[in-house]
Amino acid sequence: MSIPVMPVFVDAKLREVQESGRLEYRSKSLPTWCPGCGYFAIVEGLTHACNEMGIPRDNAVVVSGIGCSSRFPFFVNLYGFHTLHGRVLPVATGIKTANDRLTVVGVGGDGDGFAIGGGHISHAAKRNVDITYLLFDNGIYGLTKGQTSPTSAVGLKTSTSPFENPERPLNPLMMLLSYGASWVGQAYAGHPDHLREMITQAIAHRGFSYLHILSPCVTFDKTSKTYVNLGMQVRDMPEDHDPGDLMAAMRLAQNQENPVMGLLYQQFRPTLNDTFEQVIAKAGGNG
Ligand SMILES: Cc1ncc(C[n+]2csc(CCOP(=O)(O)OP(=O)(O)O)c2C)c(N)n1
Ligand code: SF4
Repeated sequence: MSIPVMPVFVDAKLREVQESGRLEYRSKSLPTWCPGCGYFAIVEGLTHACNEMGIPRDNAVVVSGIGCSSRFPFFVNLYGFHTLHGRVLPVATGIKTANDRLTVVGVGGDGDGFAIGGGHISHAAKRNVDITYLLFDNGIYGLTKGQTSPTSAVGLKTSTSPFENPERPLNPLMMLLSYGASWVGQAYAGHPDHLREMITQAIAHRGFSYLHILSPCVTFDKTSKTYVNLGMQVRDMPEDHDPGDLMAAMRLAQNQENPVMGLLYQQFRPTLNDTFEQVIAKAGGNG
């Protein structure tokens, strides 16, 4: 005997998703993440952004490294590149350099981005490669079963810090702002509507856009970056913040206790591909 599961709600929700056209961007493979993982909201956010912006499916590429987060390309119906651990940005840069018409989105975890891949971020940011980098920060290595990461909080107990993590976490927003990223924003998987909006804005920016997404790992972190804690900690962007003011953005970024949500900084300057055009012109060539 089958048990009816809130049929009215399910039908309405399904109809809404079908009518929105978002299904076109979802792959037939359902995410393999743990129930409750923040990453579900990010898939939803990217598919919503692609639909809203009318990005043709065969004109977009998602590049990932290694980690739970990096399984992302399997769950969206866009071109995908599941590369080596930490190598999202060099691969994404290569793709964008070869074909400027593509929308290129890099995705990965805090371990992938700031541990093994940490050396690449500064270069992608300073070059202003016209790609979007969605960094999923759960403050832990999820795929390898819960070791400390570069963004783990002081005091977090993990398999590699059984007597509590003594190290201060990195401050990714401060890093990106000082590296010269031309768009820096922050969102939270527990606020999916705002997250969708931020992903859309990040992709719309011409230049290197970095979106830091706070996202709970419900399996390996029961005490630190949980929905309960983050829900109490995150705060709205002050209404009078000017995203053109780098110093003001840095002041906001310094507060890691109460992460601010929204666009911290935006600057318009030539992208890497624009500078190639300039070099080609100076060399007297036509490409
Ligand atoms: C060269 C290399 N070193 C180490 C690993 C083991 N490894 C796989 S995923 C991972 C870290 C995952 O953490 P994170 O990037 O934060 O992603 P999450 O799983 O939390 O989404 C590590 C260390 C690997 N696969 N390759
Ligand atoms: S282990 Fe953590 S990060 Fe990985 S899928 Fe499960 S909840 Fe998400």
